Amino acid sequence: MKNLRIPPKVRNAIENGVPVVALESTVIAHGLPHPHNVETARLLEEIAIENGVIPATIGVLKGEIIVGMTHEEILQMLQDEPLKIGTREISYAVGLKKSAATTVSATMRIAKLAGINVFATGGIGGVHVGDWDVSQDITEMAKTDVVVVSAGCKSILDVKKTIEFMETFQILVLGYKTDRFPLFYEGLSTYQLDHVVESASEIAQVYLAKKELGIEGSIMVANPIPDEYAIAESEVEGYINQALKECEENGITGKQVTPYILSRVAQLSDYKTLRANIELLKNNVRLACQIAKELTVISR
Ligand code: PSU
Ligand code: MN
Repeated sequence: MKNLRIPPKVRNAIENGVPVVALESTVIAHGLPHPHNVETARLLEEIAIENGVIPATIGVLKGEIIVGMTHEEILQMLQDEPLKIGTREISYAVGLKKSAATTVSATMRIAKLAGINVFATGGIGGVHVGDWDVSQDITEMAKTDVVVVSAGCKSILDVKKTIEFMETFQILVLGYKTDRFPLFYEGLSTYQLDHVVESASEIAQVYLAKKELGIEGSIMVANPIPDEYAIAESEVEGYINQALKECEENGITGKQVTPYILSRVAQLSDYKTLRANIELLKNNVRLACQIAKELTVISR
């Protein structure tokens, strides 16, 4: 495909049924502070490789979509101060030869175009509190047939509405060994999940059933942060409220809100939230690898 490059290592894996996991680039460019972002990008790829899975970090470099960026290409993308793009902005970045980091929506759409079925991220975007602001992550998950492994969403979103929107948009949410929706670094919430799975193999079976039936949309695997890294809601709440207040005071809106809050909360918590963010990403990549491997076994 023009403007979409899949390096041989990733292409061969996809063609030969070797498990591949897609990774997003917005978390690197806009989610984590330097130099932790580049270190984490590398670390997540290493985890995949240790698990016998080919990682494919997705991003756009000067208008070229790359499915499996090298570390060098990630650094180049960061130097260009990339746009943060959802699905609707992919064409803008490609058409005008911009560098861009892909969010959950754009990453999953591109992963699917490349033939990758499993994607690991940190947290998904959803329904914001207050003025109308609903992430493209939701509408993309409604139509694109990929397994998305995340630690739920941040409590800065309207969690109840986010969960209800996922039902409205027919996104199947599977709690991984939990019946409660996870809230990113805060761990489990009190919001009930109706569908629980106990293994990567169960997730793979559900995904294959969906595929065979031709039912569109994603499976959102809700994978809680490991207990030992979860931060109490009461602790995070104060930091989040302060960051939100600053957004209002400084006129920070739209796409800038999440990156601003992430970096401010990290500073305010003395980087405890940063550590948690990295740990939940690692945890999601590990589970995504298991799912990708199960899928290659079952579909053989
Ligand atoms: N939530 C996080 N960390 C992130 C994001 C969300 O805890 O890095 C990023 C993801 O790339 C997600 C995007 O897809 O933000 C959602 O942005 P928006 O709300 O502007 O759609
Ligand atoms: Mn938005």
